[in-house]
Amino acid sequence: MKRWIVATITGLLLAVVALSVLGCAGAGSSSGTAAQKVYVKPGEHDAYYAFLSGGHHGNVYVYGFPSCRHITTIPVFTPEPAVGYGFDEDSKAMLGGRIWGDAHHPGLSETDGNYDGRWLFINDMVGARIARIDLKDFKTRQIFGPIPNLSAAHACPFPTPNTEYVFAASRFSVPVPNRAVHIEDYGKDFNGIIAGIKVAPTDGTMSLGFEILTPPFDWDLSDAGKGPSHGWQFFTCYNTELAYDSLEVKASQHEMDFIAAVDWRAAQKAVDEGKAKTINGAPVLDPHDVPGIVYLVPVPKSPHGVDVNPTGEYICASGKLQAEVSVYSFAKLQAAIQAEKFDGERGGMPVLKYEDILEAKVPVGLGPLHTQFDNKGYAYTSLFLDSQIAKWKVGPPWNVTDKIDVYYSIGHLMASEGDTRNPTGEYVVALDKLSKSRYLSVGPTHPEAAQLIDIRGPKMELLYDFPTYLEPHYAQMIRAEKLKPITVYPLAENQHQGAIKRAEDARIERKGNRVDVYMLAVRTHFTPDKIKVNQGDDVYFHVTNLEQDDDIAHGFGIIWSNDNMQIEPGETKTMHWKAEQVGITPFYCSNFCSALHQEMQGLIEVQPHGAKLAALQRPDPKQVSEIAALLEH
Ligand code: RUQ
Ligand code: CUA
Repeated sequence: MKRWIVATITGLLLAVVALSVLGCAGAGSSSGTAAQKVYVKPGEHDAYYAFLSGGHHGNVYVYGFPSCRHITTIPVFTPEPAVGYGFDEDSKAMLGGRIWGDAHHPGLSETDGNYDGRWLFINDMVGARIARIDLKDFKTRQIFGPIPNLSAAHACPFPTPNTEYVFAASRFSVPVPNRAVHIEDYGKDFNGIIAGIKVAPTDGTMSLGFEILTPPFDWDLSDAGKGPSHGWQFFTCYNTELAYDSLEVKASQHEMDFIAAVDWRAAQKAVDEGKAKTINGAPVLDPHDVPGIVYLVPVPKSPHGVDVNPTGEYICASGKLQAEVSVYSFAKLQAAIQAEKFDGERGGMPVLKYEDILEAKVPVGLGPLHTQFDNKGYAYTSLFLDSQIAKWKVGPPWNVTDKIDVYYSIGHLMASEGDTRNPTGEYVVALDKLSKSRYLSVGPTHPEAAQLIDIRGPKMELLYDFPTYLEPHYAQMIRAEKLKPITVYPLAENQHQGAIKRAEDARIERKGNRVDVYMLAVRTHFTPDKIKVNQGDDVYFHVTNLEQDDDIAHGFGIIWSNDNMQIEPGETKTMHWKAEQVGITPFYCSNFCSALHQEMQGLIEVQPHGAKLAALQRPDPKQVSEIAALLEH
């Protein structure tokens, strides 16, 4: 009894002390315990947005840091019924019938080499596509591709410092153009492709700039030059052995694979001067015929990441089967190209000499994959085999100054604004491939794991460990104040073809088998809410949400169907529904919107084929005037 009282009092005292300490350490402050550093008070916001790729889930996860809270998921390459992505006509057309993507590398748009908060690009590796997400509303607005001639786009998209280009290089190789060949003729008949995709500075629209034909290497990762190296893009590859089977053995034979250094201005100029041949509609440059656009830099042992440091002077790459990072000097690279100090060529691309351009070799540890940077001249390299991150000095003495364990088998890592000219040097997040027993078990498929690490001091400090859904490959983190998302779509700016903005315009039009329903949604009514059609009709619901209040989205779901969508305030969406069954089909608002959300519903009456229906039906005038009166307030 006594012991129980003492324990309770001690507990209470501890809680009071903890609360008062928490009270003075602000969110994400650099002092205090790990718990305090990740604690963001209820109602307060995180300092960073982070975008984690969803891998073969095909989507993008949005997290807040330092709290490590999952805020939302942006559907990109995979339909998402909850919001109707891939169900309304516009997003369905954008997906082009595909219902799967493998999203690997988010790339934030940049201005002067800094994230500008306008767009997020992300690749679909398997479909050779690139999506652009508008960060005003966190919606996928363009899916570019499939990019012709490209057999999967892994080294993709990695935007340039003013978002002039995003890139895509083929992970696999196939014949270009694809045709009947034998697998055994891989070295002779197959090709890789490096593609430069132009991005319109005004609205981010992507279009094909150029393609470069390469030997059938497997292109892996990429990064853009910046500062002195602006204008160049770097790509790693493996399988310079040209193996077409048992790659794990046969593609690990060479001491050296390559980084391709592409002068993208020269490549674009060559296309503009008519030096490309057209293959499947794409302008393709063959380095045999067009010299000066691409050079090869030897890299030991099947490299993965290639990363340019914030000043743009150094290019870092590490062989997966090596324990070192090779650091190359961009100045030396240029000097060697000027002096034409080449060591033969592959596929018409001159090969530079490793020793001529190497600046340093940093012994980081086993299985180095990818490097990020801070604002104090340090680099952070993920070590897959060691399950560690190594921190090292970019510059003499090029030494490792710290290491930290991560859990487990880290792939990439993301530093706060780590791909820019000005990383903020606050956090690194480990993106691990295996979580083993870190979280409550959910059966044989474990979640992925991630750790938030504070890099503000000389020693890295593990702050938090959190699971993620399948499967972040890469991620980027941006200061939250750079994003200013809208809260509603201004009705006045709604230009959607199916939009109506007054109750008087609500109507049902029929032409042959096609029925267009122009419908309003406002708390808590659909107008019209009685729809009469014939069996076999193709019914297009154009639903405009007239709300201009934050967070008041309406849903529109039709029972017994696959058809559901969500319409945000001020937005119009069109959804097709086929009237298959004679009888009555209810529809309803599928997104909770108000106290009378449950009443937000209506009925579709389907008459046998050929029943007589007016070409124009309008809702009950009484209902129209009620809604009109409501809208006036
Ligand atoms: S990636 S770790 Cu390195 Cu595209 Cu998967
Ligand atoms: Cu509208 Cu629920």
